[in-house]
Amino acid sequence: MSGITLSRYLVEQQRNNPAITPDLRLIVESVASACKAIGVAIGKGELAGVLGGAGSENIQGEAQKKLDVISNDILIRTKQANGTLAAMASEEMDEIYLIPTEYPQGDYLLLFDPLDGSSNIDVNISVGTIFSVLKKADDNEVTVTDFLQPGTAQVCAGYAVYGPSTQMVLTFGQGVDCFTLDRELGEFILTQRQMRIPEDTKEFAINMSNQRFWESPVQRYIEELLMGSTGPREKDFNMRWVASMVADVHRILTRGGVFMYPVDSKTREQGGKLRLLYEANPMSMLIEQAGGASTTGRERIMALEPQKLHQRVPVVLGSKNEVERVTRYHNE
Ligand code: AHM
Ligand code: MG
Repeated sequence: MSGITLSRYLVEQQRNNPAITPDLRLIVESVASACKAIGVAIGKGELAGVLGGAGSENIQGEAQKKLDVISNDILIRTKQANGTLAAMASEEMDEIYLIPTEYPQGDYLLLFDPLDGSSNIDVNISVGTIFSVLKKADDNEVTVTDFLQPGTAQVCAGYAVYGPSTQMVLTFGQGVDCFTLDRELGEFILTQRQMRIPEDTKEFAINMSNQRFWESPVQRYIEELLMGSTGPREKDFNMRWVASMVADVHRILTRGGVFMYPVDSKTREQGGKLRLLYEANPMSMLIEQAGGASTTGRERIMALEPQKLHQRVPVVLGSKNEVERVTRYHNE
């Protein structure tokens, strides 16, 4: 083990990468503290009475879990006072959250999905927090438009996965590094530098129950995988679907694979299932930085110009050769 704490790592990164300002370092450090607090709440589970529904809905009409609301509050509370941010946006908040005027204002914008995969929370399966950092364009007062920047403008992206161990995975645009929470020390320790996704894979992740709603390129691709060694791919594939994007992406960063949440006839009107700004963009940055690829099936996700805050997109990401094949099938 490296023994390098997240704080020490950030100081070192800051020395070598001028894009990492003291404020950006502080943002990541305080997101990490918020994730520790969220991890503690999740870990207590039933004992703290935090499981189950909150009795409310988010702007997308999805029932919120108590832990969705708790995690969102923890992030807001941890982040609003440290003078680094101008505003925040969350999958669980209808509107952007401006830093109250009683606190010092910063130049950065923080976006997050406070508890991704929260439908899994009551059954004790891994969930996570996804985040992305943007810089605001000018000195004017922040509006929603400031958040509508393409994924290529992200200065940092990452997630925490609350699984058998709690891990935090980060990129500042110079590769992807992974930290594991030492629960006794209460510190994230660097456990893997420069994660790399193999270009080829024998593992795919998709919710097969949507099969009859898919478009034909997705039907074709999955059919070929299912034919295995008796089909055109001439090898057998294995399937995994956790239904927590963070857990599925973490597996892909660790050992490769392809993850798909395509648009289908059920989600066509809303544009897909996953959210561009809180899920697709940060995950795409991590995947690309680890040598993988990420598209909507048709175009690179990070190049999309967002149209609205809670925009949804189709997502195909992971091992490069598979993502390129799916994208080719769509564009043929
Ligand atoms: P959430 O942010 O409301 O938890 O929804 C996103 C989740 C992803 O983590 C996961 O990949 C997907 O929804 C699972 O969807 P489904 O239940 O349709 O399989
Ligand atoms: Mg989510």
